[in-house]
Amino acid sequence: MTKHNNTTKPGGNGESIRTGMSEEAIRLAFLDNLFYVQGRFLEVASLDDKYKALAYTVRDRLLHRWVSTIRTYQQANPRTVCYLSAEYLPGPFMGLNLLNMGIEEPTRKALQSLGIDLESLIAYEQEPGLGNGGLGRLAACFMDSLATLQIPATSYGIRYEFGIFQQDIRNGEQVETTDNWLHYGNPWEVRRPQISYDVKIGGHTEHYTNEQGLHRVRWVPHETFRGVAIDTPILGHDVNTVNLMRLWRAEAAEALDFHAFNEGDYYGAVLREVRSETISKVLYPNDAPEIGKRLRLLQQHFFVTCSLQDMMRVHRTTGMPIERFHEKFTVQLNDTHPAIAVAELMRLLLDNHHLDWDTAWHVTRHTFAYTNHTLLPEALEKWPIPLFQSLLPRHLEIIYEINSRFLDEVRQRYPFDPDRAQRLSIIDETLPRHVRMAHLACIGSFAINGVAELHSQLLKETVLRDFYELWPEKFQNKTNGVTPRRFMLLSNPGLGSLLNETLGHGWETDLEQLRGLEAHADDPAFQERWRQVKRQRKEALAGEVHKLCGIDITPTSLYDVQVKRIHEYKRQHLNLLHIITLYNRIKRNPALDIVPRTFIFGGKSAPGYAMAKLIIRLINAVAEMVNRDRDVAGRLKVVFLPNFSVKLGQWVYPAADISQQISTAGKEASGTGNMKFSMNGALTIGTLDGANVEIREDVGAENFFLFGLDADAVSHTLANGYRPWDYYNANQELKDVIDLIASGFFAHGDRSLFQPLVDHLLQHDSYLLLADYADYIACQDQVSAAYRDPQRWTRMSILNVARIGKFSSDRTIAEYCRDIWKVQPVPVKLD
Ligand code: GPU
Repeated sequence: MTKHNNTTKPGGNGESIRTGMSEEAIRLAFLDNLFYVQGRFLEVASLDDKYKALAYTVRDRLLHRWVSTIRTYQQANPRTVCYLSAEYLPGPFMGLNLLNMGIEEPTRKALQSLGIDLESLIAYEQEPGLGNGGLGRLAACFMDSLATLQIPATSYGIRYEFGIFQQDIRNGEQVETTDNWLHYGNPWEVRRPQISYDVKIGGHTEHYTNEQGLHRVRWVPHETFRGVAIDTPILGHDVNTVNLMRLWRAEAAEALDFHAFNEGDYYGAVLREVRSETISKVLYPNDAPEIGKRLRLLQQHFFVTCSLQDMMRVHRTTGMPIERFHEKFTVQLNDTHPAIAVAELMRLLLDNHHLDWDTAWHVTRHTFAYTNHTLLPEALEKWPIPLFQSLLPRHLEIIYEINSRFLDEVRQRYPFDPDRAQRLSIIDETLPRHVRMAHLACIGSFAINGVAELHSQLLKETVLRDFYELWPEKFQNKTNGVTPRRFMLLSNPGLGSLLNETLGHGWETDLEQLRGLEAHADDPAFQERWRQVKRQRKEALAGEVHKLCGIDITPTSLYDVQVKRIHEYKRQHLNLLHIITLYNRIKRNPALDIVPRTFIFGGKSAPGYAMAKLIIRLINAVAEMVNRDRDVAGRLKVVFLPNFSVKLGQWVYPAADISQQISTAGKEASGTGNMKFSMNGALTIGTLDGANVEIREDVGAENFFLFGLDADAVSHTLANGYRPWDYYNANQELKDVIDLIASGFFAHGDRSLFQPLVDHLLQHDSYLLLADYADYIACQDQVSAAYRDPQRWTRMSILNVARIGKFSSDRTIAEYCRDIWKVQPVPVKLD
C-alpha cells in the first residue's frame, strides 16, 4: 500500500487526517484513502473500493495505537503472554474496531454524508475462517479480552491461505468449496518480510565433540523452509492497547532456486516453491477428532518454531540472559496442537544456545502452560513414531531423553507399580508405537487446565488421572468465557442501548454489573422493551434466513436454535427426534394447540465424518417434509442455515428464544455458544455438561430447562450393558419417530438412506439419545408451557442476562493472568 505524507487537513481544525476521530476527519480520510489507495473517486467506486477505503481509514487509527503500544512495551519490558494456537476465528474486524475505538457514530455520519450506508460495508467483509469451531473462537475472545485488560500479549498461529471450507447445501447435502478469503486482499494485515525464520524438516542428526571437548548436536535437515510474519492488530475496548496476532506464512527459503533456473530446471524451482507453500496452504477441517496426517504435524512444527524463534529475538533485545527466558515470556498451549513446542524450546536452548540439559529443562518447564479442550479419547493427538522420526528426528531424540528422565522419576515414586510408568510414558508402546502429545504437554508445563469445572474434574478422574496423582498442584480450572463486546454490543445494538439506558456504561468491561437488571425483571414497562429488542432481532434474522434459504419464518414463533459443529456427541439428531415427535402429534391430531416453533440449525461437519454428514441430510430432509406440509403450516418450520460462521452467529444468537445445549453429559468440555445465547436473553434447554452446569448455577435452576442423565449416570449406563432397544420398545412416541425415519418417509421412500443412522441408534447409541429421549421431550413441553406466559418468560430471560456476568472472557483472562501467567496490565498512552 502506498503511503503519503499530508497528515493534516489544510485549513481544517488541525485534526490529523490519519488519526482524527471526528466525523469531519473521518470523512476526509475516507475520501483520501479512496482516492490515493484505491485510485477511485466516489461516483465510480465499487462496494469493494468503499470497504477498503474505510478499512484503511480505521487501520491508520489502529496503527497509531499500535505504535504507542509497542513503544510502551519497549520501555517497560513487561512480562508477556504468548498464546500459541493452530486456530483463530476472529470474525469480521470492521464493526468491532469501530466499536472498540468508539468511532462508530462519527463514521456512520461521515459515510451517510457521502450517501454510503455503513452497515453495507460492514456486511461486505469476509471473515478469516482460520479455525473450526469453539477452540478457535475461544482464542479470538481471549485476544479481545487480553487487549481490553491491557495485558501485553501476542497470539501466534498460522496464516492459512484457505481457511475452513465454505459449506453449500445441495440436495440437502453438505458440499465443501474452498474458502478463498484472501482473493480480494486483506486490509487488516501487515506483512513483515524482515521478520522471518528458517524451518528445518527431515534429514538426520549428527552428534560430535567440539574443540572444547563439549558434546554437540547438529541437525542436518532434508529441507529448509521459511516462515514470514503477517501481523493483524487487535484493539482492546475503550483503551489504547493494540496487541498483535502474528500468523506465519510458509515460503521457500529462496523464492526461486537460481542455480536450478540457470540449468534450465525452471519447473523444478517453481515446484519447490509451490511445495513449500503448501505448509500454510490449508486448515485441516476436523474439529476434535485427530487426523494423524504428515502435513498437519509439519504445520504444528512450522508455526511453533517460528513463534519460539520470534520470542527469542525479542528476548535478545531486552538484554536478559537466555536462562531467564521464562521470566519474560509465559506461553499458553491451546490444546496439544502446539505441544511440540516443549521439544522445540529444548532444542533451541540446547543446540543453539548451548545450555546444559538441566538448565534448559528448568527454563522449558517454567515457560509452558497447557489447556486441554476435550475428554474424547479419539481426539487426543498422537503421532506414529516413524512419521515423527522422518520429519523431526532431533525432536524425537529430545522427547526420548525427556521421557527417560521422567520415567526414572516415576519409577522412583512408584517402585511397585510398573504399569504406571507405561501409562504415563510419552511413548505409547502398543504397536504401532506413537508419541502422545498430551503427555508431552503435561510433562513440559507448570500448569494444566480444563475449560469448565466439570471438565477439569473429569480430566483429573479420567484421561489425565495418572498425571493428577503425580502432580496435583499443577491442575487448575479456567472456565471459558466469551467477549460481550462482539456478542452483545456489536451483535445486539438494541440490547446494548437498553442496557446503557438502564445501567449506564461500564457493564461492557465489567459484566457483573448486569446484576443491576434483576431489579427490573418484573417491571412491565421494562419487560415490554425487552421483548421489543428480541422481536427486532427475530425480524432481522428472518430477513437473513429469507436471503440465505428462501424460507419465510415467523417472528412470533418460538425460535429454537442449535448452532455448532455437527457431531454425534452434540446430538443434533436428538433435536430432530423432538421435531418429528411434534410433527407426529400434529398429524395424529390436526387440531392440536401447540406453541408455534421455528427450529434453526447451523454448523459444519468434518468432510470425512459420514455420520455427521448424514445428520445434516436428515435435518434437511425433515425440513423439506415439514415445511411443505399444510397440516403443520404456521406451527412448525425447520431451517438449516448454510455455512455457519462468526458473522452469521452475530445474527443468530440475539434472535434466539431457546438455546439447545444437549450434548451427552461428560462429552462437551465447555461449550461457548451456550454463553453467547444466554447473554442475549435466550433460555437454555440443556444437559448437565460442560459450562451448562455453571450457567445453570448462576442464572438459577428455575431459569434453566434441565433434562437428561448426568455424567455419572452416563458412565454407569454404558458400563452396565446399555440396551437402546428397550427404550425403543417401551416408548410409543419414540418408536413412531424411529419407525418413520426408517420407513423412508423423509427420503422419498428410500429406506436405505438413513438406515445407518437408525441402526446405530438401535444397536449402539453410544451417545444415549434413546435413554435421554423421554426426559428431553417432557422438558421441551415445559419450554412450550413457559413460552405461553410472556411475563414469566421475559422475567426468566432478563434474569439470564442479569446473572451471566461470570461468562465474560474478561473474567476468564483475569484468572489466567492471576493464577497461571502472573502478568499485570500495562496501560498505553497515545503518543
Ligand atoms: N474444541 Br480438542 C474444539 O472446538 N476443537 C477441538 O479440537 C477441541 C475442542 C472445543 C470443545 O469441544 C468445546 O467444548 C469448548 O468449549 C471449546 O473447545 C473451547 O474450549
